Amino acid sequence: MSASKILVFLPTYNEKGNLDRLAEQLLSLGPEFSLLIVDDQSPDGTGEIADQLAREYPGRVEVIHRAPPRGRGLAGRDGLKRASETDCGIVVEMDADLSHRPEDIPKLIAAIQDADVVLGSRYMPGGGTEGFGPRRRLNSRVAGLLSEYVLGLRYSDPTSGFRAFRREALASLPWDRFISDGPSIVGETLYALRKRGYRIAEVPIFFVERRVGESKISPKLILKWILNLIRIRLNGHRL
Ligand SMILES: Nc1nc2c(ncn2[C@@H]2O[C@H](COP(=O)(O)OP(=O)(O)O)[C@@H](O)[C@H]2O)c(=O)[nH]1
Ligand SMILES: [Mg+2]
Repeated sequence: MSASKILVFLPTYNEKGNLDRLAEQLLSLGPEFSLLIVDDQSPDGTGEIADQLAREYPGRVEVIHRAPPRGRGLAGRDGLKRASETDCGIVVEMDADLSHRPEDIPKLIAAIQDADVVLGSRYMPGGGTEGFGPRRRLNSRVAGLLSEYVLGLRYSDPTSGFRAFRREALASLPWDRFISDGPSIVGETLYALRKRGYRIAEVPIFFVERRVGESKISPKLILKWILNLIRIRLNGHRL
């Protein structure tokens, strides 16, 4: 295993206008960086862009095209599981809509020297958000509080999808016992990692609301996310 290799996992659904730029930025962070793109047959052709990137950067970009049903959680499970089977030392998970800034990655990597998992937090001193309307702000805060009360995740930003993991920590997780098909996968992985006693640190990050494409979060997805938190808690003994 090479401790210096860093694999960035990107779940994508209709990110045609973002993926190229993000990939170039990530790959130019250094030769130790490679990408794992998990696409759910995006109707906008994101999957073809991912394949093109794989051809352009041989050995540095892997693409998984998932079969339906689709979902952020299903993609998250497949992606993190696959990432945990590679020879990298560190796995970074981030959104593919340019909301998570590649320039914040070195902070996550620095903090993982003394931790097993590092959360990128919007809500600790030094962190922040740009472009959140009142509803988005409220949703985000309530989601954080519910994650704390239902799953006991006492972190400043437990729903942040911008994180770094030691690969061995991910390799210890029972992916086929996870229940999340949607965004609740973020809390579910954190819950399972904390349960195993891994050291979890937080660093401030700055989140920029997407400028291109659309958020996949809908009222239906929010409701399902809340129900899933409860299901994760009930299923907790199996994680
Ligand atoms: N593979 C896959 N990725 C998804 C799916 N839904 C969302 N994503 C990705 O997950 C990330 C976060 O999604 P987004 O809709 O921006 O969530 P938001 O930032 O909370 O509004 C983005 O990179 C999306 O492309 C899905 O069903 N499948
Ligand atoms: Mg987004």
